[in-house]
Amino acid sequence: MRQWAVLFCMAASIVCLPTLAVATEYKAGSVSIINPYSRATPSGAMTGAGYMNIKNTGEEDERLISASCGCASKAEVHEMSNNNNVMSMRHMTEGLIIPAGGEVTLKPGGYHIMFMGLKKSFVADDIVKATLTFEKAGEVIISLKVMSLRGGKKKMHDSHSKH
Ligand SMILES: [Cu+2]
Repeated sequence: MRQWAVLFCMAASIVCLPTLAVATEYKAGSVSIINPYSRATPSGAMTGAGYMNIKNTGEEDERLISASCGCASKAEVHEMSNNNNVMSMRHMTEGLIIPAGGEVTLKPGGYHIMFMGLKKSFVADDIVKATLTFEKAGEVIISLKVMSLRGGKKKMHDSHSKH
């Protein structure tokens, strides 16, 4: 009876797995990079952006110093902010601090990895490989999943591509 139950569970999980959102996680030193993604770019766009969650389980602050990507001629760590309804972006030349025991979310409208001089546009379901360099953990290679560009986000992306 038990064996049948186990078999049933296995069969069920095979059926169910593709419908679950499986978290992708990359670990190096005390940092974890969770669910890195990007968004499809309109054809001809010269820039794209990378988003993710970065956790630091260590007892010392970590710092994301830089990024690089074969997909673009340059990648930078940026902060987007809204000053009196004007969106502006800043290259964080000093890097992005991931506080000890804390986490930082890179998301549309906030921190992001900026890919400049795209060699080809990002298409939904593409996988974009990039390298992040941390002060202590060193280099981490991640794969960003390209999500489709949908409705409400388009406006912000357009302003982003003027950067
Ligand atoms: Cu940017």
